[in-house]
Amino acid sequence: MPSGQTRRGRFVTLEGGEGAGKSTNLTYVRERLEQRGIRLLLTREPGGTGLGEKIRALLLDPNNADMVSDAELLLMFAARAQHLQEVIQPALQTGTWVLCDRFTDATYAYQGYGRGIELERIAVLEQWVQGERRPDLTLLMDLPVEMGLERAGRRSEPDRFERQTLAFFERVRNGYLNLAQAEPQRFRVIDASQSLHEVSEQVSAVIHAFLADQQT
Ligand code: T5A
Repeated sequence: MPSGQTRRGRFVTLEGGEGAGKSTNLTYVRERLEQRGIRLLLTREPGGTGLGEKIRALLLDPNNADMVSDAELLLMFAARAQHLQEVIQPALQTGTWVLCDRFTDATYAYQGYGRGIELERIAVLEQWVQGERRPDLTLLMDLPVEMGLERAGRRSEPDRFERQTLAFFERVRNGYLNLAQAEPQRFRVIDASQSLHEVSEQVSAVIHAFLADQQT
């Protein structure tokens, strides 16, 4: 790299169904990266900006049970457009790594596989809002649907998504696994059904290998 040129940051996302342990392991990934002296920004979708958090509140509010699938999809991408331009792109351009709790794979899994919106339509919005921007690494926390819902349910009242049927969440899970299979170079599938300690060991191994790849 020529001297004086900042190396762009890496874009790392965590994905998975409800209660898969993304938020829990985000902290763990953060520690692994910061130990290596990497400057890091933690964020989430939907959300991550003032406007995005307002859109998130609309999306999760159980009182908005009549929201149609296309409105849900477009709100996800409205929040994402703001997030990318205001937070993600500026950080990556100055060499800061971005660690994001969910991104567009969640749209394919929930609005695509879950709601039944054609994947090609989502791809059009992805290209429009993101251009060529894609995550460099995606950790997919995978576990049986009932286990995830049970974990999420222990924590708080169900939001608008958590009130969906088991069949919906099965489609989401299968959708995520299809996405991972289609892009094995980007995805790492973590068995999130194991104990927290075992899951953190898997996460640690993935981050270690990714960092080693970045140096070659
Ligand atoms: N959405 C999002 C879309 O539909 N389309 C999109 O494009 C996007 C971006 C909000 C919702 O938006 C939808 C999907 C979501 O429904 P969210 O807030 O990220 O997104 O959604 P949640 O999955 O609801 O996030 P959660 O915070 O509920 O789940 P996490 O983060 O996966 O789980 P976490 O870490 O909070 O863990 C849940 C509980 O399990 C325990 C934790 O301590 C916690 O109590 N736990 C474990 N217990 C035992 N063993 C383990 N290995 C454990 N790991 C965690």
